[in-house]
Formats: sequence, structure tokens, C-alpha cells
Amino acid sequence: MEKWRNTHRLLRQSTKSLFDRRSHPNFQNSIHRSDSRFTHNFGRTCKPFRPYLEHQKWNPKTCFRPLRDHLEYPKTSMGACIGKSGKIQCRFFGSVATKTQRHPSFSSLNADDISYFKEILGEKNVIQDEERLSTANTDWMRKYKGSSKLLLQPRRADEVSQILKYCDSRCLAVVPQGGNTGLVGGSVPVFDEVIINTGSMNNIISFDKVNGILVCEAGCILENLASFLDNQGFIMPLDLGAKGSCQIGGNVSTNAGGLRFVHYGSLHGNVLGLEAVLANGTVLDMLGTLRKDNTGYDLKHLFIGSEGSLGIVTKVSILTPPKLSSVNIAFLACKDYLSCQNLLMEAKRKLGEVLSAFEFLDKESVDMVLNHLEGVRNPLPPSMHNFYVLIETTGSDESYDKEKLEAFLLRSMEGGLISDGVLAQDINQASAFWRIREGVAEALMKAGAVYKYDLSLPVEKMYNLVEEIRTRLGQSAEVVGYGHLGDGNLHLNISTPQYDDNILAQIEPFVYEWTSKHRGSISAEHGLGLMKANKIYYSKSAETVQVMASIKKLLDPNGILNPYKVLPHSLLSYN
Ligand code: FAD
Ligand code: 2HG
Ligand code: ZN
Repeated sequence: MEKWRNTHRLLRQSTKSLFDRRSHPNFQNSIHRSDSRFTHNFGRTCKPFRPYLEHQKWNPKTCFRPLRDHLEYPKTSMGACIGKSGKIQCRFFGSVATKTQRHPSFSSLNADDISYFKEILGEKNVIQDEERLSTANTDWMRKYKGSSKLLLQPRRADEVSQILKYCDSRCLAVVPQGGNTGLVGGSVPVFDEVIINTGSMNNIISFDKVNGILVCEAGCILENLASFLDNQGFIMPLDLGAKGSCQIGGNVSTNAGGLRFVHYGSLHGNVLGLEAVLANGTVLDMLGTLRKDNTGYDLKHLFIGSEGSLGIVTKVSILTPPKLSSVNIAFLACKDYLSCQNLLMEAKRKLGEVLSAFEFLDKESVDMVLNHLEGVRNPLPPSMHNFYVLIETTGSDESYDKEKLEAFLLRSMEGGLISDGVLAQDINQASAFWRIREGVAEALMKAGAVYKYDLSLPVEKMYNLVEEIRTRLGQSAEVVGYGHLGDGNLHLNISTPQYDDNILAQIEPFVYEWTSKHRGSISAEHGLGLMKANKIYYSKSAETVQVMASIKKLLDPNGILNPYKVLPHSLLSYN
């Protein structure tokens, strides 16, 4: 009983300390998000933190919106990246492109090509404006930059079909582009490829409320789909920090994982059908809306995760889960990585069906966010903790779910797995917790150059890699480890003031060899893009890669679709 009281007191203290800091004028300014939906829902702008376990009601009727939808996330695809200093940080990772040769079989654009595109798309959808091209040529991290002279914005699949048929006949290389939030250099040209942006294909086609099936065009922004579904009483089975810019077509083409994967699983399971246009202009209608369909090869899976190398996805049919009324979020501190790992095992066992996110961050990740993003505060006293875990539960029974989580947290504190923690008492606090986790990529981008690795590894080995890299690099870099622990997905990021080939040589191939030795994957969820096209053998056998190359050859014999990406260039020879 005494132990329970101590535990209880510890949690109360930690929530109180946050409350105290929220009373600070600067903190208040930063944490209050001017989200009109929120103000409307709650009729107030701030709800003070009350101690955990003090029966603070989280009213499902007013608080049922997916919590992270309230997060004020900067639209990520456009606009300059401005660091804390206010200085625009541009950096192009020249060495990647210079290692690749432009394929001699590709033609260059001429005036007749432009006239043809204007004829089928209309003047305003054929973009040659330098500023807009510069944005479309540059990736989100400002690490990869192409030199395309043309951006096309088709509005329908038949326009995509005409573009591709023409490009194929002229041997003009193309790069499909959605929200341009990809992190592996896949969404921008390497040389002068024509950019085909799907953003104008952004209609919701139908929503079947009985079965929860959404059919929409590929250019719909993920966050817009989430808002649409929210009004229908459903949610997207996918959520990620780039939701304000990324498009469902891009999500499907990268097989994006994100923050709800632990609960709802892969897009290979949630995408019921799609429409895709092949390099020769053939429109493949695979837009099924059935849960079960075993008629022949399930070809849609080829387009899920193939990063625009096999076709352009134009429509998607996706299974969406009903929105559940009770969501709880805890931000916890653990003394070491082993505690995070054991906490995960316990959470899977004890929270079971309600566990909807299990994310971890090391101290360096949290420091990165605190140092580079405005208005973010650590809800737990900083510098005392080496690891943080964010746990979200989603269920349908408010009191049962909360009781279950609270019991789990108390037991975990008593058992020493958690050293401190806070449970969000309202949506502002929930958003603030998620902001820390979702803000790491943005903070890293603002901090300078970043070497980014997205690895699947056995959970028990995962953090050894971060420590080994830290030892290898010493003071020359900031090494940050975080990610989707519930899915065995580590985001290893190495931050330096600028790109340096010597640092890169200390990281690679070490990271890939280490991952391969532990039978991990060198791309858990971001894809291979340009960055890792030649590294595929670290995770796939030569025979498997050869079959992939044969499929590529079959569907895109001239290799015009997203060249230099996904597969090793040496495998793909064209006439
Ligand atoms: P783009 O970046 O435009 O393109 C990505 C790839 O898909 C490219 O190869 C492109 O050629 C291809 N492509 C795009 N649209 C189509 C189409 N219609 N048909 C065929 N090919 C197409 N990823 C995760 O998996 N999990 C995360 O949690 C996550 N968090 C992120 C957080 C931030 C802040 C950022 C910046 C990125 C994050 N990402 C994450 C990576 C990225 O957002 C995802 O890969 C996303 O799915 C890309 O969508 P997009 O529309 O921006 O595609
Ligand atoms: C995330 O989970 C994204 O936040 C980005 O996948 C990961 O920055 C990264 O390495
Ligand atoms: Zn991720």
C-alpha cells in the first residue's frame, strides 16, 4: 500500500510540475494552439493539468477527434526551411547525384513535347516557372536536388495515361511526385526527369459507411482524408508527422508505416484496391472494395511500396476503422533502454487490444526537439532521464480503458520500468506530447545536415547500434535514436553542422553491415529511393532482387518510371 502511495505521489508530482510550468507565461503562449476546432469542441483555450488519477474526465463526446489532428504541424512540402537563427538552410547532397550517370537512352525535352502536354493538360497545368520548379526539384530535407525543367499536374487518370504513353514513346524519364515529403530522395528528379505531381487529383470518390471503405484519388492529402473521416465517425488507419502535406498516393507508393502501425498494421492489409497507370499508358483497374478476393495474383501489392517505379497510382480504396471514443496518452520516462524494451513487452501483454501507439525517444532526440522547435517543452523534468516512451491507447469504453492504462502504469512504476510519467488530461496536453515525438524529424532538419537511417531490427538489439555509432563518431556528431518501438523500427539519425564525406565513411557501410548481420531491414518504412537503391542487397537476396528487376522490365521496359531509384542501376540496362 505504501509503495502504491509513493508511486501515486510520484505521478502527481510530475503532473504538478508540468502544471507549474504551464502557468509560466512563455510556456502558455507556446503550448496553446490556435486550433479553432479545438476551441469549438472545448469552449476554452486551456485546461490546466490536473494530477494524474484525480478523476479528470476526458469526455468522449467532446474529445473524440484523433488527437494528433489538432497538432499544429507546418505544411512540410513547400517553403523554405528556416532554422532557429532565422537563416535559410539549403544544402544539397551533391555527391549522391554525381555518382549516378544520366542514362544515355533518355531523350531531352523539346518544344514539341511542351506543346503536346499543353494540348492535353491545358497551359496552367504545364509548369515551367523557375520558382515552382525549384521547389518541386528539391526534397523535404533539402538534401537531394534535381534539375527538371517541367512539372505536369494531371487532373485525371486518363491524363496521366496520355502523359505516360507519350513519355514512353519519346523515352522521356518521369518522376511521380505526391506531397514531396519522402525521406530517401525518391520524390525528386535526379537529372531532368519530368515531374508528374498528383496533387490536382484530390477528390473523395465515395465512402461506404457500412463497411468503412473510402475510395479516393491519389492526390488527397492524408490530413484532409482524416478530417473527412472524422466527420463520418471513422479514422485513417495511417498517421504520420507529414500528414499535412503527404498524399495518400505517396503513402501507398512508399507503404508508409507511421504512428498507428502497431494497432492497424500495414497498408498491404488496409489498402483494398487501387488504380494505377503503367509506363505505356495502360490503366490498371484494381480498385476493388472487398476484404477477401483470391482471384489470381493480387497485383495491387506490386504498387504498394514500389515508390513510383512500376506505375503511377491514381486511385485508392482503403479500409478505415471506426473512430473509438476513448483515447489516452501517457508520456513516460525510463532509466535505460532495457526498461523501454520490458515496458513494451508488458504493454503488449497488459494493454493488448487497446494499445494504439508505442513510440520511444532517447534523451538526445528530445533535446533535439527542445533545442530547435519553438514552443515545445518537456513535460517531465529534463536532464534526469535517458529515455522516453509515448504510449497511446484507443478503445471504446472510457472507464475500462483508463482503468486499464492506469493500472498498467502503476504496476510499471512499482516494478521500476517507468521512472516518471504524465498522463494527458486534455487534448492540448495530448497534442503537446505528440508534438515532441512528431517534431524530431523537423528538429533534425533545422539542426543542420542529417544522415538518416530507417531500420527494422530485433528490439533487444536495436539500441546497441545507436551506442556503437555514438562511440565511432565521438564528438563529431549528434547521434539520435528514436522510433516506432512497438514495430521494431529504429530511426537512427546522425546530425552534423554540414555534410562531410569523412563522417559518411564512418557511418556507411557500417550501419548497413550491422543491420544485415542482425537480419534487419535497411528500409523499415521510408523506402529505398535514390539513397539506398544500391544497398538493397543488404536486406534482399540476389535472386529476389533479380525477380524484382524482371518485374520492372516487364512493366516498364524503357525504364522511364523513377529511374535510378529503388533497384540497383546496374541491373537495369535499356536499349
Ligand atoms: P512523395 O514524397 O511525393 O513520394 C514518395 C515516393 O512515392 C517517391 O518515390 C514518389 O515517386 C512516389 N510517389 C508519390 N506519389 C505517387 C503516386 N501517386 N504513384 C506512384 N508513385 C508515387 N514515413 C513513414 O513511413 N512513417 C512516418 O512516420 C513518417 N513520418 C514522417 C514525418 C515527417 C516530418 C516527414 C517529412 C516524412 C515522414 N515520413 C514518414 C516519410 C514520408 O512522409 C512518407 O514516405 C509519405 O508516405 C510520402 O508521401 P508523399 O505524398 O509526400 O510522397
Ligand atoms: C518518424 O517516425 C518519421 O517520425 C521520420 O518516420 C523518421 O526522421 C526520421 O528518421
Ligand atoms: Zn517513422
